[in-house]
Amino acid sequence: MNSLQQGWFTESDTWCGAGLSLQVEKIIHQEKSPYQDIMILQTKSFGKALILDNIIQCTEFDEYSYQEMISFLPLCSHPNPKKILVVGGGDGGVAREAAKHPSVTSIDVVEIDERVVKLTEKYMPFMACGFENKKVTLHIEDGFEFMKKNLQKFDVIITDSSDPVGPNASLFQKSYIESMKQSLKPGGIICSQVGSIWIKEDQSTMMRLSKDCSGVFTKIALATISIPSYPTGNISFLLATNNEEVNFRTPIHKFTTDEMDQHKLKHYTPELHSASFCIPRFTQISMPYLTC
Ligand code: SPM
Repeated sequence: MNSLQQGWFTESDTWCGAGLSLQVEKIIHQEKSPYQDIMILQTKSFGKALILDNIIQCTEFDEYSYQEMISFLPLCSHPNPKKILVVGGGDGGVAREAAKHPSVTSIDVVEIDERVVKLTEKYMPFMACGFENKKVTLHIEDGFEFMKKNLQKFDVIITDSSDPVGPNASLFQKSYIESMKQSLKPGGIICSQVGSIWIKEDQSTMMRLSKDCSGVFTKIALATISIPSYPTGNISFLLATNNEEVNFRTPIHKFTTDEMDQHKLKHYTPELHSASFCIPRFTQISMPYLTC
């Protein structure tokens, strides 16, 4: 199916038999990079939207919900996160959020596709501003290769990837989990986006990855959030650690209201942190390897 038809963009590849559509006012930019098709759209009700290989990555309207939650769920669960690795994250949004955590001193963002960075810098500076923070260093290279060179270095590794298709598929494999474990400091935390609890293919990915994590980590949890611009309005995160101090449901760092105001947080709160780990019963049953 042509994703752009009669003034609407439709994402139909990620949700079998259904699709999410956004009304388009203008195609701001379209190109084929060495890695993927990149499109930036001006939409009628979601503002600017970044689309990679026909999959919606972020929209101006709701990107903060994903970027805040994928950042602060692991960061606020860790007793003292200093060194952070973001694999993917070429739009800058996760770096923007992670830099707000008071104990974080450095954030390495490893993005394979430089064109994503360049285009978001040009057209979506509200996210790419993340790269301007002094804590952030951008590396244009493969995440696997970067981790091989950086062993036992990070307190938190966030995988801010697209879906498990094409080159991204390697970020949803057991070998990738093992590689993250090698690059974590003892007691470190990983957090990866794993799709929607309502999509069958994503459920299979979550089940497989939670099982794979169980061979490597002692604590494994699934958090789920609502976000209108991803299919089914849901996206979930798999978190894991060997740190006995960590209880994912109870944030160790609790942002005060003043801090949340100062950092202009719009979605994350300590209460929502805990609530995100309360998942529907069908997900608990289908994922016996979750420990909390
Ligand atoms: N920094 C934002 C990047 C977003 N990365 C996640 C995109 C996921 C989009 N697909 C969700 C569909 C679930 N199968």
